[in-house]
Amino acid sequence: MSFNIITAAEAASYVKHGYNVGLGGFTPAGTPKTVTAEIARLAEAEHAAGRPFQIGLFTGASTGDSCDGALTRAGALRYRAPYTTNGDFRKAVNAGLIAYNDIHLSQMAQELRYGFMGKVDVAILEACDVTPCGKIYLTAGVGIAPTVARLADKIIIELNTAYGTAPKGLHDIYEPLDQPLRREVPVYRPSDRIGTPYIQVDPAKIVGVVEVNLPDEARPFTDPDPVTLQIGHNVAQFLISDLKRGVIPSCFLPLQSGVGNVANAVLGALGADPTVPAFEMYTEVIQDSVIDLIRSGRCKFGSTCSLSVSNEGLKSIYDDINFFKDKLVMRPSEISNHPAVARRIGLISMNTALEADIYGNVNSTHVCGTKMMNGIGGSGDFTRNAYISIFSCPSTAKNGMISAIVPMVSHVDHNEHSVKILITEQGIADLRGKSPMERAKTIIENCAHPDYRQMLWDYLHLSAKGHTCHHLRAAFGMHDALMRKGDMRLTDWSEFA
Ligand code: 0RQ
Repeated sequence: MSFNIITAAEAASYVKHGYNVGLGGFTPAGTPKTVTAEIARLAEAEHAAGRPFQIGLFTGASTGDSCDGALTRAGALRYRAPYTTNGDFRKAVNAGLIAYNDIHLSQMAQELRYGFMGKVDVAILEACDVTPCGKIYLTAGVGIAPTVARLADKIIIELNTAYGTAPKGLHDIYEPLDQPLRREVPVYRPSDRIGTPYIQVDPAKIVGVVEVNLPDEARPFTDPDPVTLQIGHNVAQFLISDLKRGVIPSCFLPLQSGVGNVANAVLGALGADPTVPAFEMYTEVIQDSVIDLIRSGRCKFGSTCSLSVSNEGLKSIYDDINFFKDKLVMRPSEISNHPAVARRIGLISMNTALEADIYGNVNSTHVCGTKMMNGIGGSGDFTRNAYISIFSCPSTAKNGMISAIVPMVSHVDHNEHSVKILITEQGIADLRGKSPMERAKTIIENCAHPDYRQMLWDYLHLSAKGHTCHHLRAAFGMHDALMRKGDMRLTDWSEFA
């Protein structure tokens, strides 16, 4: 079978008002780049003609501006799940214009299969090759591609020739059976391959192929600042200390790390320390720092859902594909983030908090409990099941007006039962084996900024005694001061006495 070569606009015309569209790709590597922008144009034209046009969007994680940005600005999104980092989308969600379902990334594919979010009408996948018998070879990210390809009535392929067929062979596509037939996911080491290097679909479902030649819409990195570097140093020191005292086995354990500068700083510091053995990653995103560590032999293997690297970084991998092909694997988010695999292999997870409370509950998503920042991403998939789960953040935000350590988090993503280590540039709070009041002491003393330490102690003195001490009216007193007076340092506990 040969496929119809169509334009992006022709592909968009397969998407109707009320449809649900599923995309391949992940953060935003390997995400389709042209058809979604045409769907946005179609929505604008329909709105101008006085007709409604909105879709539901299912993704692996964040996409590029040609997807979330363009669709949001066109008013074309009714519903979206899961994680995204787009600024326009964030504003629309916080204005109540789009229904956003911020679920754990590992659950996205199975919740689609279970039918929790409705039908998948059209799947759009970026591929580097597609065969007449329906084998689809993906590019730099997988996400939920296998599932939306199987569930959708129609499939549109964006055949991206930017890097030729170099990505072929890097993927390991595996979809678990649903209950009651589900078995264990047989990944016992990060390098285990359990599936096929392609997605197999019924070729009759492929309604067209759009030819593109575009790089990924990689987010630019900011240079690390001294705070970020200090956090990275603290995380690395903590891990080295646990390795030296035998709490972490001498072979070391696989690492998961979120996106951003802290992750890059931690990996850089671990890679530079000769006492840390060469390690493996079992993670959802691989960034440029990991590629450098693989080149130098400090990272032995990277299992990921996407190559979320700079465009130069991606080109350098594909230029050297014979070196990298037995050192990298890209998996669906359901497998890269699988909680049972994380528990089995003894993952060390490293994710990011907006704020944490004195007992170790973490808020990664909501500013002052109401405004969505990005979403939980994969952090919950790993945190609950990790051998050691670490959260880090700067001790203050917005020039010191906000303390990241508060009496009670204004929204809970990760609770005190799962968060084991909290790290800021001030230091390390090891929460393992501690009672709530022991945790409060170590978090205030080791992680809070000096400007806020006494304030947090004063809160505790004001609080009712209990297993976990709180003053329920004052628990959000610091958030209240921020909202009313613009600065948490203006908190006045006497208002609650
Ligand atoms: O604001 O952008 O206006 O300067 O939040 O904060 O310190 O630059 O850090 O870019 O890593 O983002 C948690 C949002 C941190 C992110 C979060 C303000 C701060 C700044 C960004 P500006 P930083 P980052 C990986 C796994 C999801 C959970 C996770 C994230 C902006 O890392 O989305 O790890 N994590 N998932 O000023 C108000 C506070 C604040 C605050 C910081 N307490 N109140 N504003 N800021 N703390 C993702 C995947 O799974 C794919």
